[in-house]
Amino acid sequence: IPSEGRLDSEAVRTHLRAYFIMGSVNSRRPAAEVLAEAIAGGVTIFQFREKGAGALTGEAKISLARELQGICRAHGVPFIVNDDIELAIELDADGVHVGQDDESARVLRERLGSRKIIGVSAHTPEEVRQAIEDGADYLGIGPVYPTSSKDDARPVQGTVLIHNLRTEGIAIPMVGIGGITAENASPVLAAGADGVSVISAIAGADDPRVAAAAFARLAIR
Ligand code: TZP
Ligand code: MG
Repeated sequence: IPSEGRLDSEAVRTHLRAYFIMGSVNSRRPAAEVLAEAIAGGVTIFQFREKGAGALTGEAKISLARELQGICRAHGVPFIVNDDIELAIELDADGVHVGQDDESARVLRERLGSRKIIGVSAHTPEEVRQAIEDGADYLGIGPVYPTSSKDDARPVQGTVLIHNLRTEGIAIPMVGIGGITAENASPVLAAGADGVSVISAIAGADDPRVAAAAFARLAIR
């Protein structure tokens, strides 16, 4: 019965082409404006990542999440919540993204069911293997390049892990993350990523629509 089954992996892959991540601290402008412009430019999935110094909490966080989810829904863009499974459930978000210090994909799957998108950040072949075994729908691999958007980022690893995983025949949908711009994204895609995920290259751009359009173009192969 299709409605009971796992999400279509190829549909997830397609949505990963131009993955925009943002919270209120990532832009000097209102997040809703930036998101609307990024979607106009062609981003294909959005992650609400309300983290770092000055991040909203409590009702303010929930309220912003609802506003951004509404913009995503109006445009058919999947809305993913970083880390906060309670928020994801409360909002009936399209999925959750977790890191290695968060709840496991196995527990997320049990709580969210089969119809939600579960993403996991992985940095080593072992973390990749575990995430797949736990039922992740896609992986975020990085940091590919140096980033200033994450305080506790792991060491930069370039595209080698993405390349090695694909060479080994690991087919799970994958995005590169960390310091990616429209100018340096090509090697990430060439290594085998289905798309790239970015914060600052869009959230910090003078014109988020134009910046997003550059990624949307790149990812069409
Ligand atoms: N995880 C690894 S690097 C990173 C996250 C959340 C930050 C990516 O932000 P930017 O601005 O695209 O480098
Ligand atoms: Mg996390």
